[in-house]
Amino acid sequence: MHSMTQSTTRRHLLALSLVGMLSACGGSDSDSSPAPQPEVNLIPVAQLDGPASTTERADVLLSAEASSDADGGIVSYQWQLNLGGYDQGQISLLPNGETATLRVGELAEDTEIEIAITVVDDQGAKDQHALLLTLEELDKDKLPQMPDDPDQEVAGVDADSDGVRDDVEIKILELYPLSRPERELARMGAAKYAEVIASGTEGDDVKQTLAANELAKMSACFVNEYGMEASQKAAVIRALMLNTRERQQAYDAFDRSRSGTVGNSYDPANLDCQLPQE
Ligand SMILES: [Ca+2]
Ligand SMILES: [Ca+2]
Ligand SMILES: [Ca+2]
Repeated sequence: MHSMTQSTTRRHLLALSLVGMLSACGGSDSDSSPAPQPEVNLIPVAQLDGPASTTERADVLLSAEASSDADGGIVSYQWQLNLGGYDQGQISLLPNGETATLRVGELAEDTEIEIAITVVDDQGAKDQHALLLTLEELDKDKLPQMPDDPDQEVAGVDADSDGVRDDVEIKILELYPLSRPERELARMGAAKYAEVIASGTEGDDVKQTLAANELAKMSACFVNEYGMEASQKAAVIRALMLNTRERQQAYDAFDRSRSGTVGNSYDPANLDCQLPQE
């Protein structure tokens, strides 16, 4: 009984497979035209053109217009920006179809980034091309050398003669590495304090009056930039400038000479509040 069932099952399987073979053969015999070939889509070629390097505070145009698809067309351009480890947040990519603008703001240091374009053709096939860009920091190279002994003289060292003590210039860049307006305002403030210290050292009343006016201009500029935080921000610059006892004493002498006098007030709209780093 048992063996009979097995042999019946085998016969059924044999019959089924024969039917399958016959129907496969019959299918091709009955159709005289060649079987339709699956269409082969050529993969598109991504091409990204742009410079190998740029600097901070610059816009750069990148183009994927040379990308192509031999048997169709490109229907989509996908842009990607890879900042690597750099997280200062002042680098952005503004895609606009086949082109994109790389916007580099302030940098604290040189860095390398990658931009990639992915093109998609009308059949959905993709290709990618990446470009490495070196972004160059500019401000450190503009700084003067750190003086060997910046505190030896009350006036300090201003080797590049821009009115700002060289050691203070270096500290201002450290304080505001990502804000040029704040650096230029801080540099202007440091230059005004240098005038104040000089007038206090010399005890010259005319110079002290002029220096007091410069300090009032500085205050107006700081209020314009920082509002309620102005005096706190100005105090940072004052501390950098009055960093020795002799400098503090010169400032105190100036301050005493001003007691009882009424300072001028200024409209920041009429003032030059920035002292650029040349
Ligand atoms: Ca294609
Ligand atoms: Ca910089
Ligand atoms: Ca200087």
